[in-house]
Amino acid sequence: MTRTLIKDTISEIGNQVIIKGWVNSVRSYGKLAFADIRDRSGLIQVVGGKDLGEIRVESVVEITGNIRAREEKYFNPKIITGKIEMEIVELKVIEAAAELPFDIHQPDLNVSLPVLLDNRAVSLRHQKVTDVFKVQATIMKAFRDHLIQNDFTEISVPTIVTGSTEGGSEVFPVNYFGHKAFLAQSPQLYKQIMVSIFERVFTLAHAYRAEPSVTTRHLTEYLSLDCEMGFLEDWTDLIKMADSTVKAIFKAVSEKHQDILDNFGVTIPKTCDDTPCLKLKEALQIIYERTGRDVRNELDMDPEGEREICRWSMEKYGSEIVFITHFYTQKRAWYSFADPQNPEETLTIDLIGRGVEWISGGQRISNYQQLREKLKSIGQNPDDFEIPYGQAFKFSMPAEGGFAIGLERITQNILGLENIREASLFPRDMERVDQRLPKIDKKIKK
Ligand code: AMO
Repeated sequence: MTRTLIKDTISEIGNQVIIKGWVNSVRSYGKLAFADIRDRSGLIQVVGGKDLGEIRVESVVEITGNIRAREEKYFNPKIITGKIEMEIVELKVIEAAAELPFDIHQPDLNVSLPVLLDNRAVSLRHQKVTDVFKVQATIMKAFRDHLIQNDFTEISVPTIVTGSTEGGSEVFPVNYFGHKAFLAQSPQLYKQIMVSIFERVFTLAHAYRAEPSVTTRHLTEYLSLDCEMGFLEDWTDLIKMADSTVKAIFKAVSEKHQDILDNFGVTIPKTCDDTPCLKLKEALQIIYERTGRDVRNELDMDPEGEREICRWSMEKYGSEIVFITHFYTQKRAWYSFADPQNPEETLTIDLIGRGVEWISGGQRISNYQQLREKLKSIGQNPDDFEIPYGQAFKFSMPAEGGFAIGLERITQNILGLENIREASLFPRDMERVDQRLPKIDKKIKK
């Protein structure tokens, strides 16, 4: 007899089947015991004797048994097999689990985040934790599907690089056989190069930021959902593409995971047909008018400003997402394209969702000479960027641009998670690479 997936046992009433999975919970009443068995498709209640009652939760088992209908008063609407159960004929413990660090199947998982992360391989088995990554898988798929539908080609790019793509000092150095290299801050330069090959490309790339701070929205390694497109008719093509991509993600998550959204007590972010779009300057003015906080001369929007502008967008347009455009040239990454109408501003966008930045993007400098001049103006040697980046422009690049979505950020905000670490399978931050890092005494380090 071959294995039957738990979800398929529903149609096996009266038959004998074999299931394989983990013991999710055990309830022992002396000679009689019940257990819930879990496989990738769901849970089923099994009924057995004393030996079942003695099995440790999370052990891997193989059970042969008869499927029977439950009496109506014992129906369990919370599981897909709630109208049936399995009477055990033969129980094999394939691997017995060790004692668990905490009760991992308590419904609310009332355990602190550091402890959950200290025991990540185990806490990931809790349904509510698993559900975060089911939603995340759907976000990645929706991103892929939407861009493939729009004629983008998927690419994979290196993460060992020789320069800082996003500027700043937030790069992790790598000792590359005695040479200096870095972990890429983003796939930016490679996705731009690939526009000269495929016109439209996307990638799901690991990105590394040596953020010297601990916040609830920054990781040192995250997944960047990036795309880049050539032959822009107008730079606002990017806004349209970012808008449709985010809405496609919302649609996929709400179609597939309404049960999870309900369980997390959240709704999919509200949107309207024409997502509000403000220049940074206009947004800062609105924040000033609404709060009296004079941010009008600021060069960027602070987290409080992002929250306020989302409140404005929700009140005025019923949209929990809002685009901010025209960031200042002096604050934006060097490859950003300056607005020909006003070179102090760039043709760039951020998408703020539920009060947090989810997306950054914009049109890029696509002229080879201008690119070299720009690099010189920020104190870089353009020759250092020539291979392969400069070459792509030397041999002609159309008007192009793109954007990137932070996967963990968007997952966190769709599900209303307090901390971005909950939206990363194995989060890395200043204090943790799987295990908590020992505190470094800076004096000793010198
Ligand atoms: P930026 O640096 O704004 O832009 O990053 C793009 C998006 O990535 C996410 N993100 C992060 N998520 C978790 N932890 C971090 N430390 C972190 N840093 C960024 C955010 C952010 O909006 N190359 C440009 C994109 C482009 O122009 O195409 C870039 O990397 O969601």
